[in-house]
Amino acid sequence: MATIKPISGMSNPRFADVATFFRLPIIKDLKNLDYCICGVPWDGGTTNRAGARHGPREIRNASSLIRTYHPVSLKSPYDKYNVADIGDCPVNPANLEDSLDKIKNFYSNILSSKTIPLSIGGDHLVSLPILRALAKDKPLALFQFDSHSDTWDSYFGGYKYTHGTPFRRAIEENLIDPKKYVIVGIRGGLYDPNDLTWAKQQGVTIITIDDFYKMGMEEVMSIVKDTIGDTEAYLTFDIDGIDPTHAPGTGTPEVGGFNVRESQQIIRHLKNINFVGADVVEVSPPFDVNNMTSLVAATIAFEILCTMTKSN
Ligand SMILES: [Mn+2]
Repeated sequence: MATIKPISGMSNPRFADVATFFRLPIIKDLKNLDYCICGVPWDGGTTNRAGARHGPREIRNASSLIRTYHPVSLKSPYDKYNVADIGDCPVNPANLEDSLDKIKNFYSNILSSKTIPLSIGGDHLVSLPILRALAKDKPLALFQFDSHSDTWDSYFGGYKYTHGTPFRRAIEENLIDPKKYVIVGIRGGLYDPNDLTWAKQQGVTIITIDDFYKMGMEEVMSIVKDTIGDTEAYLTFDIDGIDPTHAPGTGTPEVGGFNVRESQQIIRHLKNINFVGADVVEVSPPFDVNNMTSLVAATIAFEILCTMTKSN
């Protein structure tokens, strides 16, 4: 039986006290935690508008509004599982390689304590060192919600590590199985008509937002389930998959995206997948409006926690 609970808004007002994810306690000792929520305040892989390093702090603040029970299932992840905010992963804002090492080491420790991490970025490159830790023994399946595939080879004359390249590196390093990798939401102009060709050649299933609306939610989500199957999987949610009218605070906005409600339903459809980790990335508070993107990210993060714990 789980013993760790968020602070209730009935006993202590939501605006009071120190902000943590979902008002859970900060617990650094992982030994009794089934799931942990962790900030990764790093945006050294950003190629355009920076600021995602400020995401965890603002999303903690916005997450004070998230209550305990899921609105549809009426279940709470905290009834069955011990979940806590474990604080932020150590990073080095002045050195990319050092940050990738620090993040990987931090998540290796989480893996060895058998705690399942939900991470709050940070830019999308943070998924790479997390996968390096979590896919230690075998490649994982991957579900990616995103407007961009992030499977580019390199930027700026052969530079291999940016938030546009993490999943190319993850395939090359055998961290994810491209045949069990689905991306949903791709849109926006390309640099070249062949931009997605490499990923498709590896066997990645790419469902553009135009495909999604043509096929419909049920058909797309059954393709996702059939592709991933029972394989241990990672869920990565880039906030720029949501339309910038709902989530403007991000580095590389793409218009013509999903609304928040559709995004919540996409996550609910994933609840039979065996996730061993997840992240929500690319919230850039300096570009936000009235903290609305942080509230969307906090809401999505709770939905993901409910999906991972089968509470929605
Ligand atoms: Mn991305």
